[in-house]
Amino acid sequence: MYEAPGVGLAAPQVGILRRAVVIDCGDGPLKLVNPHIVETRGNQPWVEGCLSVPGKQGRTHRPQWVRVKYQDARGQECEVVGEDLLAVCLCHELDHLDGKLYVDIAEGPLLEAGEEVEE
Ligand code: GNR
Ligand code: NI
Repeated sequence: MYEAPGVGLAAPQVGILRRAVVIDCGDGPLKLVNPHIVETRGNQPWVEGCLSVPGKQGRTHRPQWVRVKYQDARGQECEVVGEDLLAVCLCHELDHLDGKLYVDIAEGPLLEAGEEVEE
């Protein structure tokens, strides 16, 4: 994830068929096992990219706020609340665990990565 570089990575993206993801939106690594969304609030537009869809980006809408329950690396039950980018990232990574990509919810055609777009 850091080498890519990316702000999140789901285990199935690297051939590990487990319900595990890592996320780092700038506050250090979050490692989530068996994560699930328990509450969402709001809706926000975003422009998403994905390491599994190289060279592209696309417009989506995601919850503005999410609450996620998960187990940590030791199996302890934990909870994380995310807003803005972290909320997007949580939704994006959790979708990977169910084989879903942002392209499935993208609005309009995919854009070239690096193409300047307004949110
Ligand atoms: O690095 C990533 N950036 C990103 C930007 C906007 C919305 C979602 C993401 S996740 C992506 C890394 C990735 O593909 N994780 O699965
Ligand atoms: Ni992705």
